[in-house]
Amino acid sequence: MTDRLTIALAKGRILDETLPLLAAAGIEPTVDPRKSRKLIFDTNQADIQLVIIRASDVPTFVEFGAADLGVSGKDTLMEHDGDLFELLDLGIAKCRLMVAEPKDLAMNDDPDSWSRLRIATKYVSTARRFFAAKGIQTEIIKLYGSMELAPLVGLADRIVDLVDTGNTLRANNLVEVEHVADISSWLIANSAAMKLKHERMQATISAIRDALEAQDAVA
Ligand code: PRT
Ligand code: MG
Repeated sequence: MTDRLTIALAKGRILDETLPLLAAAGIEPTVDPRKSRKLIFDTNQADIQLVIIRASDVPTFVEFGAADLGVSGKDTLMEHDGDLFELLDLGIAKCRLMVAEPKDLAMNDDPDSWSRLRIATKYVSTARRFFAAKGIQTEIIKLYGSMELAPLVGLADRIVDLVDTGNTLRANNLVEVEHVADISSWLIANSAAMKLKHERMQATISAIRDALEAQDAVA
């Protein structure tokens, strides 16, 4: 009997960019997950199924073996301190994690002189580590979304958030002031499955790696 594999994907932009890559690797859901409310999907490969969950839950599913493989943003992985393998940078859902602040504040602000900051962010651990490494004291306020609002209503002076085009910051009179990390989505794996389902895992990982290399060769 061959081993069954479960791959965890996040709804939204990661799903949109991962499905074509999986298809190129020979893995296609039998129903389009973007058009269905189901959470588990069979694929054209009888021994591979997909689960579609929240982006921030993907590392948890993979760490605990509810999924063998997953695709997760580096931002989410940096916040999750669990035991899992980061196998492959898929180069998708790219953006950057930045410190941003109101334009007016930025005009007379020097990041080298920061000593105490009040930061609103979804990325509490990552922000704490980033500022601690620079010897900057922080009061971190955890938010689950709409970080851009925080400086506008006096909740925090600055935010740590993802930026892609910069449109969201611009629309809220904020500017990028410090770079925390470049972000893209990674293929991750459960460490026990890497040993126990070695052959099936390696075959699947190789197929995804080959699809990625073929894609890069065209680009
Ligand atoms: O469901 P959950 O809340 O856990 O996750 P989510 O809603 O954040 O999921 P989703 O689909 O929005 O994002 C999943 C992943 O996509 C993130 O973890 C990142 O790895 C990646 N990604 C890439 C982004 C962006 N680009 C991005 N621009 N995630 C969010 N944004 C947001 C950002 O937070 C900000 O509000 O888009 C806005 C900025 O975009 P620009 O283009 O205006 O600069
Ligand atoms: Mg979102």
